[in-house]
Amino acid sequence: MRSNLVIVYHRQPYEEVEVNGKIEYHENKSPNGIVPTLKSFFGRFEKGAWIAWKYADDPANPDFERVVEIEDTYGKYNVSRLPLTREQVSSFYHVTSKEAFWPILHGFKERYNYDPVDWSTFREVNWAFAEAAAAEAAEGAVVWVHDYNLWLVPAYLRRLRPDVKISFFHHTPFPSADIFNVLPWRKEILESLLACDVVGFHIPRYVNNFVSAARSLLEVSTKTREKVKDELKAETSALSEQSVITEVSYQGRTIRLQASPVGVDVDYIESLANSEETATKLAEIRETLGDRQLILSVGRTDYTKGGIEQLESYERLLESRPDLRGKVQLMHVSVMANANMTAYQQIQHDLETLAGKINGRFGSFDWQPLVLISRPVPFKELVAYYRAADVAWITPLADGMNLVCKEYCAARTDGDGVLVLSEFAGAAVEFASAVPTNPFSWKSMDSAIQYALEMPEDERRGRMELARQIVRKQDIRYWAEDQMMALDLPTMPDTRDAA
Ligand code: GDG
Repeated sequence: MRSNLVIVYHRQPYEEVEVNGKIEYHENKSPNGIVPTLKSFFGRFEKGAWIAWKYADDPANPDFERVVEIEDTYGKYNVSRLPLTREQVSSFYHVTSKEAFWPILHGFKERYNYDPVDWSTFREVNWAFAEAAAAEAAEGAVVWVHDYNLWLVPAYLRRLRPDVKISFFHHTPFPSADIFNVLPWRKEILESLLACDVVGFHIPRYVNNFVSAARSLLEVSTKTREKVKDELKAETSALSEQSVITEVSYQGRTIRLQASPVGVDVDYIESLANSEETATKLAEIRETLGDRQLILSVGRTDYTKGGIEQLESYERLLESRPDLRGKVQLMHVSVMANANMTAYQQIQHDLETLAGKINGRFGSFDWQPLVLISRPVPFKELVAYYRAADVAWITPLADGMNLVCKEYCAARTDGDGVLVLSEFAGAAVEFASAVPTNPFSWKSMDSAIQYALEMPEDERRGRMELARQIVRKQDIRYWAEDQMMALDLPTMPDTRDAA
């Protein structure tokens, strides 16, 4: 039986584990993150399929089955795995997507690396994804494609299967035409996106930027411009927009544009935050901290995440405020996702050097000013740290959304804690009550963290209450329903308050 919903996401939705010489498919351990959210959509369709890649030359498993049926808490669904060679993965993912697209999407023209890109491999891999999706999709199915590494899938799929509905969601920012047009393949990418029925982004700014790029190169017309909802235009954010374009027409087709911020699973995070296990861990953390204030920062090791700028600001804080020495501690969790890439190795090296310098300069036998953690922390433990942190210091230079700040607020069932949030995280348009900071300005970075550390309890609680209302309202279900509405599919009533 073919599927009514086909999700095209480059990573596999499970872990492969070898048991007694046989491969078993285990559900990913961490229930947070985007993969379980996407899988939860399968429950709304008669039959679902997921398209991902897998190393073809994996010596442990040379002749794997292309399509396997998985059964987990989300029901039964097919996973179709594309056999890619190491060279194809390196070219399509590590080079073209991460060295050429990623810096451009985040506005870092100077980091853009064009020379090693092999465009024919990128096309070939995207074609293979499109073919696999076409093979799995039932007549009129919804095919939902995720992120820039699959930018050409919609055009190929439209050719193969004119009958399907194609939706594409961007998890990153989308830059203005001035930056996007650095990409020599700009027209091909835009034409592919315009082969969709729906193109989704986190926030209105990215939608408008997409339209500006399309207008600069193609004969498009826009039909509707709507006022942006109040909950998506916090005055304090550099990313706010007053209006947003909701439809664009190209070559006789109309494409729906969607601004829909991904949220987090608040119920799940709250249940962890309120668990016995968290209470025990929290007590341990507090005991170790004594009367020190804990500042927490969590993210992937990436130049877009502003880790260096944050550590530099922390050093200035300790230099200019001797009274804070011994009274604060920064826990900086920065986990490497692409450890084999030079750009990320460099950032990791710079973070370690700076952390060593700060600890060497200010530390003492009974006080370590900064704890740098480069290994992944189990999510349950992370939640205990969210609960313990007086301040969450989130300072990306550019970030599509940023889920960490939402997880922090969701975990604060005690109603306390301060969120300091970069104006350049997509989430900033939702959080008017966060302390805004501009990571490009020393003055702004330094004053925001001091303000947060000194904030009186009343103000902390007032701001957190507003932030928690937003996180709860615009949670992961809200995003899921938005996706369904954009495709004119039936939504599910929100029964949480009625329960
Ligand atoms: C992309 C966009 C957009 C981090 N360290 C640990 C850990 N994490 C988890 C966090 C959070 C996730 O990783 C990070 O999510 P972000 O949204 O902050 O960032 P990206 O990975 O860059 O995600 C981003 C997102 O897509 C969704 O559309 O918001 O802008 O760049 O969930 O909790 N989790 C655990 N241990 C860690 O040490 N368990």
